[in-house]
Amino acid sequence: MGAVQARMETALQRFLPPPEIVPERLHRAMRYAVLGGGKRVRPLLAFAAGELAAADPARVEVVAAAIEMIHAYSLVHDDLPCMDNDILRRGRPTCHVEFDEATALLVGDALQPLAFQILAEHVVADDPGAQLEMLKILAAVSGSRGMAGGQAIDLASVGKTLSLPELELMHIHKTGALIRAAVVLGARCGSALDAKQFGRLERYAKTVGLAFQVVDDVLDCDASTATLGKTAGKDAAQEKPTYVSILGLARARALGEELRAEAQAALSSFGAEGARLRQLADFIVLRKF
Ligand code: GRG
Repeated sequence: MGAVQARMETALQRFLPPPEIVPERLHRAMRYAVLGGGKRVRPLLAFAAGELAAADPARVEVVAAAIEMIHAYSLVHDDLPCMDNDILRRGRPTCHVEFDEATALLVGDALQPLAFQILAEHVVADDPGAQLEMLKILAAVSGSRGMAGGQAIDLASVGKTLSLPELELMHIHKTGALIRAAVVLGARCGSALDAKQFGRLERYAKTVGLAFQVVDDVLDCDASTATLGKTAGKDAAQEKPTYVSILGLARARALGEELRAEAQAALSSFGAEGARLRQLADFIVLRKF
């Protein structure tokens, strides 16, 4: 994990505009939002799926950087006063607190197209048609039928009681879509998987995407702000429906474990080349931050 995280830090440094180039303040804010923090779960998943598909890591690095930029923009916008209104992210002041609201808005506006720019500028698949398909996947999971749509459902559900399927639908879009894309696009950088194997990988991706959110809900409830590097206990304070509010803490934890087992089962036909993905399913569910 450390090796991938270090590699990603270097790659992201390279892909981001230098801070001394005009407009300096925006570029500094973009770098603030992306660099020097975060677990890099999505890049880790992309590299692990790339390993499964015998992909060139140099290609996976591009895909992972694009996804991480979309992720970083989503956190910056999510923290804005008009959304979650938070002051702490990755153990530091949120982007709009460190800079200002207008700059934070522009950080998202700029990071999103940069993600597509780097994915279009670098060769990540042998066939240009396959690369175009990858661009389409990233666009779809980020937009109104993916992450942004999930966020809209999230904002509309504050103070409401959701059923479990409704909650799942929200999270499949808000958090799950980008996590799924990390796995799928990482694997698409290689060509070693047949359709059946790809189907299993997609099942894994969907399951860990959901597991990630279940655990996020549990941690929001039972971990400290210091450990998380973001404000703990916010879901309950903001009356947000979560797995914990619907199932209770014990059953939410048990659901995380069930999803971990399901993710491992999806990989059962793979050998050593699936080891990293297995470890990441464990990490996603057993993490403490
Ligand atoms: C603003 C369009 C738009 C979307 C925002 C993903 C999202 C949608 C908001 C984030 C809100 C949130 C805290 C969701 C819970 C799951 C999640 C995405 C947590 C943060 O991701 P991590 O834990 O963060 O991977 P790091 O800092 O490790 O990168």
